[in-house]
Amino acid sequence: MARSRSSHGGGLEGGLWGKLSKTRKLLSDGLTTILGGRRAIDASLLEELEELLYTSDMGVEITEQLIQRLRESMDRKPLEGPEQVKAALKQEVISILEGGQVDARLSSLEGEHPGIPEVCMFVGINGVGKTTTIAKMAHYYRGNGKSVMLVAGDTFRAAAIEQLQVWGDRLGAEVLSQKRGADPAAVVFDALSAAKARDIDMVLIDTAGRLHTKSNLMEELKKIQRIAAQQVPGAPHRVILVLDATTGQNAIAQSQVFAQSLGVTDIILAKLDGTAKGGVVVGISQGLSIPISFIGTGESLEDLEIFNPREFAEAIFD
Ligand SMILES: Nc1nc2c(ncn2[C@@H]2O[C@H](COP(=O)(O)OP(=O)(O)O)[C@@H](O)[C@H]2O)c(=O)[nH]1
Ligand SMILES: [Mg+2]
Repeated sequence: MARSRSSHGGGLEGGLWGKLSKTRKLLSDGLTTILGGRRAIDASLLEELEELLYTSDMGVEITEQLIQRLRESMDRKPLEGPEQVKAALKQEVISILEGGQVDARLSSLEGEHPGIPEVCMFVGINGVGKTTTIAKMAHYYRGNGKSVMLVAGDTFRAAAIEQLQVWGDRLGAEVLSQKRGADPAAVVFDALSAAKARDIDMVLIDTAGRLHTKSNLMEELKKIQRIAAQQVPGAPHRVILVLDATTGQNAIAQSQVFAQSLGVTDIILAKLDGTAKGGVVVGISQGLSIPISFIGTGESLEDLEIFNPREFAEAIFD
């Protein structure tokens, strides 16, 4: 089906609908199989539905909640057929997702801090997609006329600094870095000083995802936060936690660890294109009251979309 639901976040042809095909296949085709040819929508059907939702990594709590709501709505008025069940589920998912999207978050995307750089710090464990997401965000902001600086705060691995440099070269964005092993807080301190001097709009800070211990990592990240605030009032204005959707329920566990230690302001869920576990979005949205600002749907610069609950639910339950 050639359908395009383009969103404000850009995205290639086919939009979100095309990118979420794996999750949709699991959920939507699964629903059709369970519901198809059946007349009675009864308890055993609800059990099968429950299993299906669980498979998409929505998590136990959300799955039970959705089934419970479905049961309640059936008590009021029997659901007539597959389409009605799908529509009811879609509506419930939208209301859970919209509940998790705390107000006004997008305004900061447009630069709420006139006269000073908007400082965004990216955190998350190794391999989730932090550096790639930074490049995509830089591309997005530059497309909106902002000047962008990238900061190589992951000094733990030499390859991490080089990777950011490669993206910077491709984007034509300045990359501030020091050598491997340098104190990331010092890198950030110098970078923010340069950003102020050059009147940069957006500073995107990459950070390490692994150190010798987890508590070392959290301490290092907190130190970066303290140092950033010394250079720019209120910095970092956003602490963006990047999660890998393909890890499903693990992503939720990770988000709790980071959210407890750092003041995470928003979540970006990467790699939603590569997984049938897209239901994890619903679990994350419900579990923490941290909004999902963007989702990552591929490896290229354009594969970043502003998260829209309704579009998302329509793409997975179509
Ligand atoms: N399919 C897909 N791959 C992604 C996405 N985001 C990142 N990746 C890939 O995930 C891998 C790790 O990404 P990287 O940015 O280096 O992760 P980091 O260690 O957190 O900085 C790379 O191969 C990226 O191309 C995405 O949205 N979709
Ligand atoms: Mg990285």
